Amino acid sequence: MGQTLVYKILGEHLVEGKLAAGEQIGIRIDQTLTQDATGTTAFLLYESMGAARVKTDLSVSYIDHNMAGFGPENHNDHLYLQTIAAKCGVYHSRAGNGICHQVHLERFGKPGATLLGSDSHTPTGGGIGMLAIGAGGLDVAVAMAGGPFYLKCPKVLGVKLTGKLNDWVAAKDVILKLLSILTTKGNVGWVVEYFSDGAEGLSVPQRSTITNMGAELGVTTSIFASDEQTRKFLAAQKRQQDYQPLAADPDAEYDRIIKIDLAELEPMAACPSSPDNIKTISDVAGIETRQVAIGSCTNSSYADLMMVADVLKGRRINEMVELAIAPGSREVLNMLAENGALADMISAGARILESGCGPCIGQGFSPGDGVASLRTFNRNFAGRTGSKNDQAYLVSPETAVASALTGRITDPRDLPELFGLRFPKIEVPDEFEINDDMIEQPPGEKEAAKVEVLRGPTIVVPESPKSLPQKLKGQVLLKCGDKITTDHIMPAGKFLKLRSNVPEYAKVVFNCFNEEDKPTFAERALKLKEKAVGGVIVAGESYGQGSSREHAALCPMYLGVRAVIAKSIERIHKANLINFCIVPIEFTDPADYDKIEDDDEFVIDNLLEAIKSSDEIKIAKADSSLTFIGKLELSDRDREILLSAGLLNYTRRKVDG
Ligand code: MIC
Ligand code: SF4
Repeated sequence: MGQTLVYKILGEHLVEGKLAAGEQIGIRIDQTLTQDATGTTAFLLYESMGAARVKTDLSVSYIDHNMAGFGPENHNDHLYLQTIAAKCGVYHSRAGNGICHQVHLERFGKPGATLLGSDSHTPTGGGIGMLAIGAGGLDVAVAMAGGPFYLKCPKVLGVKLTGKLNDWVAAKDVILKLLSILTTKGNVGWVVEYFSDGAEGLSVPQRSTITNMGAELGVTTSIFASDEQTRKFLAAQKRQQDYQPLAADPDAEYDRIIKIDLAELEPMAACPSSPDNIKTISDVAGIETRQVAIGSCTNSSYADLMMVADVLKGRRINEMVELAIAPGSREVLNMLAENGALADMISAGARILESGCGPCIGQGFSPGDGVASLRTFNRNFAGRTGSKNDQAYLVSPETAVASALTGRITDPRDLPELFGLRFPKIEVPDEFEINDDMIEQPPGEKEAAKVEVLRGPTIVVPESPKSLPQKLKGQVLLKCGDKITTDHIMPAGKFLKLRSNVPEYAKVVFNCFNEEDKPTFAERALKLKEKAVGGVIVAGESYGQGSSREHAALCPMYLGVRAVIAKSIERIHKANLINFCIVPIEFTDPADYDKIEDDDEFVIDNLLEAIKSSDEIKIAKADSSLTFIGKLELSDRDREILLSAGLLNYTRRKVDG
């Protein structure tokens, strides 16, 4: 039987375990990426592991999330990251150079290589045929120190793309279609591999839009073959030497196949407030919109923005709409500036934002009350825009620009009739204008030794987890429902700047559930911690969806949370919980979820014994009114990490022998 591309790359990088779905495997990591919102913690933890120069082929640290600079925090982070990168042999992409995934694709991504990034959209690199996986910062720190990355060997979902997209239908619509089929839950442990003639016809930026938003499916990663399109893209980036052709064997067998005929797709939207709340644009057309944002790591490539500029050229946006455009990288922004496209956007009334994450992570451009906001981004979780009760729709750049012109959600296929427009077919240019001045190459080892690492006072080394007790006395701090995202657990927006200061950031854990005049989650948790009672979070399906932010484990750990009991837990978040010594437990019988209430007290006898050797754990209410069995789905390594009080201690112990 032939091999899938995923298994070929995994096989090449396998250092531990057996290459069979469901087995625990360790793989060698060639490249890492970190960004500033997760990077400071990653580097602080890296430093406390005692590691010096990174052992990967290439590690890059990006500044793209925290750039607004209200107060000293952001700049302190930038200076720390710039100097620690130089010290450790890491490339540093400076603020203004662009979004990590876009820049990495342009300047560093390599077909066939493995990339581990402390950001859930790292799979953007799958568009160039690399195995690119998102993880918590501590896992990335371990990879920078030369350690393998451990994962469950995935099942492979083959997505057979046939035919060609019609005019005005975009790559975004392909992934929205897949989200409508697979939803955001139940896909843990899978990788998506796209193939067939439809896939071959898509350019690298189109492919990357699709693999980027695979993160919303909750799959480990997504990948396309490396072929003529890849060669063309790399050649245009003057990196032809990084190209190698790669594909699945013709007789490769997939664990499941989904077929999508590109010619049958139509423009779609993810409606408020989940990326899988999919409707066709014809279903939502006519809804009034007063805010449109184009950008993010999903849709801010040169081709996307040239199409937008072409549509805007010589026109004015609707007088009730504010349109923001954030080019994904300085390379793209420069090219738009030089060829006049930027002037077309500005003349049409667009507000040009700097190259970075910006509104995608709630850094400004929040919508007004009751405003339907159209965004070309990848996430529309409630409140992520920075406004309570927001109404965010995720759409393609084509739909976004059409709607910016009309002030209503508009099917871009109506543009020819409405404005006499022809579809602007934008190709990937033969040559990008390369300028790597804002990417700092690390100095050699001798020079690096002399670098002074700048640590502003807002950068606080995170506390280490305490060992788990044999008998855990716990209390439910919060019972929440299905699809709780890491944005619910650890809000970004105006709190994002607190990422380097866990005691401060921890104050807003589960802020969205805090009620006025009542003690906050953090206050209640700290009270329990003082009494040596472990905090417990109870949740429904798909707990911890969304981002890779390990603060969603690190901050609850700081507040004394010791266990999460959920119907199911998402991959990256589960790993983060284990890394910070919070026990992830899944309900054996989901009906037990209904028997638990806020403030219930629990006792778990023999916690350590269970972690050591059992797949089950007995949990009893302190008043003996309920006893139930939870599942412990843990690898041997997970068990050791929990018993060592977290990954950092585990790694230190391993190093000390
Ligand atoms: C996001 O899109 O939610 C983020 C911000 O990029 C996160 C990382 C973070 O929280 O810093 C992600 O996707 O992992
Ligand atoms: Fe940045 Fe948004 Fe992409 Fe996250 S999803 S990396 S916040 S642009």
